[in-house]
Amino acid sequence: MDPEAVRKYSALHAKPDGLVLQYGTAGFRTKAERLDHVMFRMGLLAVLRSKQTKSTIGVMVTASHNPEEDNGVKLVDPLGEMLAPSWEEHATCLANAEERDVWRVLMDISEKAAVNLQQEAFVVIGRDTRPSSERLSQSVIDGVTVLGGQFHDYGLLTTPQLHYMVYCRNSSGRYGEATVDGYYQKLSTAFVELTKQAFCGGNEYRSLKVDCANGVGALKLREMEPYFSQGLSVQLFNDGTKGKLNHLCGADFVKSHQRPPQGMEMKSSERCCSFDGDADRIVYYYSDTDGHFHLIDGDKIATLISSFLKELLVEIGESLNIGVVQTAYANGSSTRYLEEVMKVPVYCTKTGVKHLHHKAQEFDVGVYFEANGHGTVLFSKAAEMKIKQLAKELEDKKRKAAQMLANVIDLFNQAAGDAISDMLVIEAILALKGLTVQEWDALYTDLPNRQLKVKVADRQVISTTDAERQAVTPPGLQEAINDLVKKYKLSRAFVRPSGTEDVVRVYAEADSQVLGICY
Ligand code: G16
Repeated sequence: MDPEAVRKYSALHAKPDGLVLQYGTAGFRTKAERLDHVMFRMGLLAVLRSKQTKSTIGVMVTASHNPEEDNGVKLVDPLGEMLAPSWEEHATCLANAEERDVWRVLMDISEKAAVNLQQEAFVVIGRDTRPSSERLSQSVIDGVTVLGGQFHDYGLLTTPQLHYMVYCRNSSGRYGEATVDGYYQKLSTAFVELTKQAFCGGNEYRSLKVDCANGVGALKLREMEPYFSQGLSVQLFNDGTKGKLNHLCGADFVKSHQRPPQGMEMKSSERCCSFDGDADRIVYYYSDTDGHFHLIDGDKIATLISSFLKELLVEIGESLNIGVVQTAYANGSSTRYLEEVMKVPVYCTKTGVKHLHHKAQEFDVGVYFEANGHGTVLFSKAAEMKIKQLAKELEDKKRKAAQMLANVIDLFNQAAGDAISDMLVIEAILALKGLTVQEWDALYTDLPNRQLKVKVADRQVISTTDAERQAVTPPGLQEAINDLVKKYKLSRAFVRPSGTEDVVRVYAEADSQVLGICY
């Protein structure tokens, strides 16, 4: 490690004067032209984190659901998880350091985090399809190499694929092979095995329309389709050949506007889904015979998956505990259904998969989904071993149930929420249970709800508590919300500053959309 070289290269990736950024809900995100220095410095930081953990660390260049002009970067920890909170602070500190202080801040972090600077470092890098991503990932590589780290650049990947690669590399291949082909093989084998018992009733479950948000998901799904095509055929829309990334399409657009993406040809009752720009979120939808649009969001995905898993766990007779984790955005009807009908415990965390993932790790089977379609299922090591053992030992129906669970474990991306993996799980469950998209939708009725983005001068004046359901500042805000909410039945509302966009998010739900009904 040569301080002079770091100073020299850092000056080539200079920080714009006065710019202050924060490691937010999913890393740094802002306009792409403001990020060159952040990318270089995150390359440096990834080397330190790799040395400290003696593991491969991931760096993903993406701004996921944000507009095409934005970009972002996040670090991926050894088990494929989001960066540890204490290192988020180091990341913010390093990103905001003045040019002359970069080396000193690196040394401070090394001291605070007890980094052995003699240790080798290895970093893997992935990027989405934004025009700025290739150049910015080169800045990450500059940062890695100037600190003497080794690296592998995977090039274009979905975000969950990069999480998968990191997990594979740090589990010496036990989680899977750390290649794109390894990812396709692992998930497709589990999907084809899982669905062998289904599809006896015709072709109804064999095709699905997928809006790929004009993002990297289109490239990867097209590459992967031959691996699972005996079980499912996908028809891709918004595949990036013309439209703009996330513009009038993709999971975020469909969820927040509650309408179909542009460019999708929907026939009545057809199953359709949307990924977001880096394919870590998915929502489903259909239009009924009257042409009405029906959204099936992350809450209903969690419900479908939890009920399937619970049935299988009951069948094999093992008392493994199952828990569902949501955020404040979860529709009240979904929480009530899970708790009162399905009798599963439900927990609420702050927004951000890092919080949900952490909570879900407390269970044998932890199901977590944000309403926006970001989620997965985590199986504890003990539960996974038990289930895979039972799949060999049990007999008849119990054995079949244990085998299904074993395949489900392999089909879920347990490093991160993954649109492709979730899509295959959902398609398998619908086929195995013989459920139509309408029957799935009819599990419960969502309370009418709206989510808005509001631009304000400084979104940080709003602070929250109680898993973001109550505003603490500015004074009077929560009281004003309470006064409005108490006028309506089954009503709930909250505001919070976004951690990915320069906006405040406002959410409200009630039993009716009609204004003026007072209780
Ligand atoms: C990211 C996070 C999600 C979060 C979303 C919106 O999603 O990974 O957990 O729900 O941002 O966060 P906020 O409301 O703070 O802007 P993605 O898909 O953009 O990576």
